[in-house]
Amino acid sequence: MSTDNPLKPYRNPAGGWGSVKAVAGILIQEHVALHGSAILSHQNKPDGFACVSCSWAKPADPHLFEFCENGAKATAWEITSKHIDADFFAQHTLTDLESWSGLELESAGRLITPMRWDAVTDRYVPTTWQDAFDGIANELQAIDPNEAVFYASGRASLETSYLYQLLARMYGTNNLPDSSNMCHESTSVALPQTIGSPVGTVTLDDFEHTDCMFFFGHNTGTNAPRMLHQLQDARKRGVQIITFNPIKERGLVSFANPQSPLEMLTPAQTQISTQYHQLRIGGDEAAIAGMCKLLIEWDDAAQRDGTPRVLDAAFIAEHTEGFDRFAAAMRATTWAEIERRSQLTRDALGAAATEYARAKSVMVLYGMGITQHRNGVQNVQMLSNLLLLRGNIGKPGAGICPIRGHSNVQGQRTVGITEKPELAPLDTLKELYGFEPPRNKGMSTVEACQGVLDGKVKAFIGLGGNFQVAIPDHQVMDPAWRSLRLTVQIATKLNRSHLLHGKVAYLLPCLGRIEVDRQASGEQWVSVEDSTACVHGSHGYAQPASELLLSEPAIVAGIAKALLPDNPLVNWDAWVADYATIRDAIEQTYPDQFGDFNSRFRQPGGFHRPIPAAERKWKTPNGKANFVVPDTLDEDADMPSVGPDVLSLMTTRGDSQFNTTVYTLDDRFRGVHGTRDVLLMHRDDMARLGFAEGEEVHIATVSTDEVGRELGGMHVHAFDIPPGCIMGYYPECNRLIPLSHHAKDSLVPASKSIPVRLRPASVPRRPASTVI
Ligand SMILES: Nc1nc2c(c(=O)[nH]1)N[C@H]1C(S)=C(S)[C@@H](COP(=O)(O)OP(=O)(O)OC[C@H]3O[C@@H](n4cnc5c(=O)[nH]c(N)nc54)[C@H](O)[C@@H]3O)O[C@H]1N2
Ligand SMILES: Nc1nc2c(c(=O)[nH]1)N[C@H]1C(S)=C(S)[C@@H](COP(=O)(O)OP(=O)(O)OC[C@H]3O[C@@H](n4cnc5c(=O)[nH]c(N)nc54)[C@H](O)[C@@H]3O)O[C@H]1N2
Ligand SMILES: [Mo]
Repeated sequence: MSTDNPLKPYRNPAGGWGSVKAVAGILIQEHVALHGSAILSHQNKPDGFACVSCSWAKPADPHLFEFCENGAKATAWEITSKHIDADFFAQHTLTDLESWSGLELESAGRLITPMRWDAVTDRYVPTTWQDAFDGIANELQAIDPNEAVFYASGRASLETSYLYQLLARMYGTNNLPDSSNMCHESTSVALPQTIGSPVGTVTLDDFEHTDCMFFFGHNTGTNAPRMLHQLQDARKRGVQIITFNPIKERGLVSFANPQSPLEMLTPAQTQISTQYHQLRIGGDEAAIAGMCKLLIEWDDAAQRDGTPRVLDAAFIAEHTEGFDRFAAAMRATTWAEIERRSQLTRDALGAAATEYARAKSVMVLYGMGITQHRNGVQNVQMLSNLLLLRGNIGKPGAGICPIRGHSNVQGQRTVGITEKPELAPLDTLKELYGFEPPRNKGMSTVEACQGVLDGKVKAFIGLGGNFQVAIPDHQVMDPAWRSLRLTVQIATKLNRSHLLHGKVAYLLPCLGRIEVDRQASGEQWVSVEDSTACVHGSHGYAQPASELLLSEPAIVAGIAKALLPDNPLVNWDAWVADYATIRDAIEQTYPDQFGDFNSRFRQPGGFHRPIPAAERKWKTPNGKANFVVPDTLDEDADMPSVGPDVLSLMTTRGDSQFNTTVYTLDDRFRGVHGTRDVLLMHRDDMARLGFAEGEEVHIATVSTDEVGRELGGMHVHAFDIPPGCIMGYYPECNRLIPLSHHAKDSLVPASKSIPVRLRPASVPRRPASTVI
């Protein structure tokens, strides 16, 4: 690393000229400047394609350019004119490629030929599609279906996802983990218990009616930048935006609209957050408890004094259960505990609770800072408790809004990609397709990893994604993949997961969503569901990277035809010939959700799936919205009691990456340039622990097992983050997360609070027995 300080404070708003410069740069880097900018004009338009980056809602009346800097980067990355052909693998063995960084692997370009790993030469060699399908089928037929795992990453369309879950179930397994197991599964477990819906209740319309928004643990300017338009409009109406985040994220501080000529020419920018609370990592439950306690006590006083109630007593009486127990628990929680765990003062929480009480309609929005914790499920339930206190669910401008990750991750769950059999319409599938679906629980992401370690998993099929890198504990997991009998990766770009292969391995390149998808009946449309349960059509515009590519539905159908016995009720070829027939099948399977699917999905703005909780219909076992009492406010309850040198590490995305795909080493909004090997910590912690600015350190996980999880070559920098907290990048730090360190009920890896110690690079490691 150069001796220059890589941290240069970013003082500009999110968006603005910096965004325009970054878009132009990535188009040039991927050699697609001219046709790339033409293709971008179709992004997120009713007649165009749904962006492959985030899952934020797409409006019916889009802006001239309805994309953000990061969406443009994702497009350029996919339509790149760089390709990987058979020559590339002739030059590089997989062992050689293991020394390449993720950025170098993906930068090599699009995969264009189906490949099989050749054990003798340790290279991927070209194969035909039919040989690949037959080879995969042979391997799968030789094992028990419950020894195979069918992972999905969250980008594949509703059509592909429906076929994929059917393939797995007809073969005989519910082992259908997806990326939401590492992401919003805490939401999917928490909300059915509280409001009877696994997804959020907020739609785009609500942004126009809300008085107040609470943001928890989401880096909006980087990870859902198009939402800044809604936030900016809301701010112009005087809406309060109250943010809880250990870090001052640029997009939640201020924003200049790169699509507004006026704002680009003048220094105009909108202040986004009206209150910004930098709480301790894992301090959310305590902070929310503090606000709930105040609201309940203010309401107690109002009843005593005969002044207007603070809580919505009528809503609580008619719609909810568990209030008394919850109120008692909040009254009993002490301020000492709340302030210690959240590192926020009673006054600060009072200011937030005051705005909450003043507003007629409040929305809560949240991301990975809430879900990726040991208490991820309880965090979400506390958010729900806060909203229920004033009836802030099921009225205009109010509701809960989990900001989902991948562009169709919510939709994949909707059409049956789930390891939980109770969430899949097994009886309907049985009736429609005349087979006996498996009824046993399948494996989630963490369980699949454990299965690989234990030898219970023998085959892994990945529909997109970079599973082996996205998961925790690389040191433990990496060697285990070699013992698998079969690995199959369906992908657009080369990544490290493709190098960590089984004894038989296939790498199958597919069309991306931005490319024209021609089948027997002509050019195809697909569909995706966004974070607001709104379903949109998507049609590709770019010419395919190669004639050899198959679409994802065609690849799934190819494997299914080779693997499964003939079934007169299932015509895979007809589905591939015309995706409208897959949509008909989805409608038959979910008539309440997808009525008139084919005639509605291309309408501007898409169509909304009905969410009962948004209409105050509670699909919970008791038919009520439930207050849930947290069993503890202690995020780190599973950790050994540790000394003052232990810090809590969060692993997050930078501004120039999409998950494991790192476009450049810069994280502009946080002011980090040219490196990701940094750890950002409080100045006082650096002084207390004796580290100089920029010093090289080793970082090691504090855990109870014998695995020495550590990372060298990291540099510490002073940053505006609460004492005791430290930030590093995902996926570089994933090797530090123990597989067993996950949310209690949802099994989401707790990637936002890893107990760690640092030591100077020159000090040798302690023996394993003294790691604690
Ligand atoms: N450009 C781009 N867009 C993306 C992605 C991408 O990688 N790049 N990824 C997509 C995916 S799959 C997802 S899931 C989303 C992820 O979007 P985010 O949910 O924003 O995920 P992270 O980048 O991990 O950032 C988490 C945020 O939580 C904060 N945080 C950390 N710990 C805590 C805590 O204990 N409490 C609170 N209140 N805050 C905390 C961090 O400071 C950070 O601001 O974005 C999606 N969109
Ligand atoms: N430490 C830490 N770990 C985390 C997280 C964190 O915040 N911290 N976040 C977690 C979260 S929220 C998520 S969602 C996961 C993400 O985990 P994944 O979804 O598994 O990973 P991605 O990086 O999104 O996958 C990128 C790869 O997908 C392939 N791809 C891209 N487009 C397509 C396509 O259209 N079709 C197909 N078939 N393949 C395609 C490309 O080959 C690319 O290399 O990571 C999780 N891991
Ligand atoms: Mo995600």
